[in-house]
Amino acid sequence: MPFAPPVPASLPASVEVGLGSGGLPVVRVAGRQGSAEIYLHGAQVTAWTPAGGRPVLWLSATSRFLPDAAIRGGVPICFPWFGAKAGAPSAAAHGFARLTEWEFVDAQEAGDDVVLTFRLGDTPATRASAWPHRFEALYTVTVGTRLALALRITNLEPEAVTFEEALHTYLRVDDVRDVRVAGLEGAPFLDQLAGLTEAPGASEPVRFEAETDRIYLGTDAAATVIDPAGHSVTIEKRESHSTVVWNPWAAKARSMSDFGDEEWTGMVCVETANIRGDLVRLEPGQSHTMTAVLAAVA
Ligand code: TA6
Repeated sequence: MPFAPPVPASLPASVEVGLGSGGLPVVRVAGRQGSAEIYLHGAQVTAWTPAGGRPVLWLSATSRFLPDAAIRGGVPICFPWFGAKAGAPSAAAHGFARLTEWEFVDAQEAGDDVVLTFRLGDTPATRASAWPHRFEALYTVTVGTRLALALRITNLEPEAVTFEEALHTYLRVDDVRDVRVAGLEGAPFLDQLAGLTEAPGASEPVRFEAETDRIYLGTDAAATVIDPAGHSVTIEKRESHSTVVWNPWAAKARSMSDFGDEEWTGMVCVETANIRGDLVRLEPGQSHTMTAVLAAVA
């Protein structure tokens, strides 16, 4: 008998739970204004299509769907650290949230939107990790003409904690070599390909001519992925002060076993984050909510 994860007592007609790739539990949404797929593994949105529109998120055709591996594509949640964990070389990149099964706690229809809530609390495994704190994470996914993602973290410890977070959004583009990312003009960035040295802000939107891996700090600006082939998307954000822009290009794509060799041309990551100097500090009992809102633009 395949494992049936606990689901909310009542589900609206637009929501169903089933088994997806790799037999992993998946929530499928067929709302009036948009459709989506969310795996309980990492509460990872792997597909979103606004009604009458095109699929907006990119998912690798070679992604793994395993209980102990990250799904390559969609919107992985990086928490409670981003990238490598300082002082813990064996800790999983980008934290444990994307490698853990979340609870599906609620689903509601709100007008033309469908609002889903997922929960992750500390477990024996997380308490044995490089970030052993007691916490609650609530993730609200609103599916409609826009995709709204809200990650709320509550500190359940008697002392303050700090953490990093990112909604590591993979966007589908026609050809990344023709794409520009606007909204980050003038913002300095840390170049992950140059030992995190700081580079001055540019006056032009970001263009892609090689592997690109940049951390923009201290920016609250919305970003727009401008794709001349018609896949343009805006990403507005709240309570997020960092933005990460990534494309692996050819060599890095070939080096990743869950990423197709030629797939790098069809995706770009624009990530809503609080990392490094923008990390979040929570006092006991305090909560913080970071939000990203994606909208396809014609
Ligand atoms: O967000 C950019 C980045 O940190 C890159 O450095 C690259 O490693 C990417 O994330 C993917 O990381 P992953 O652990 O999913 O292979």
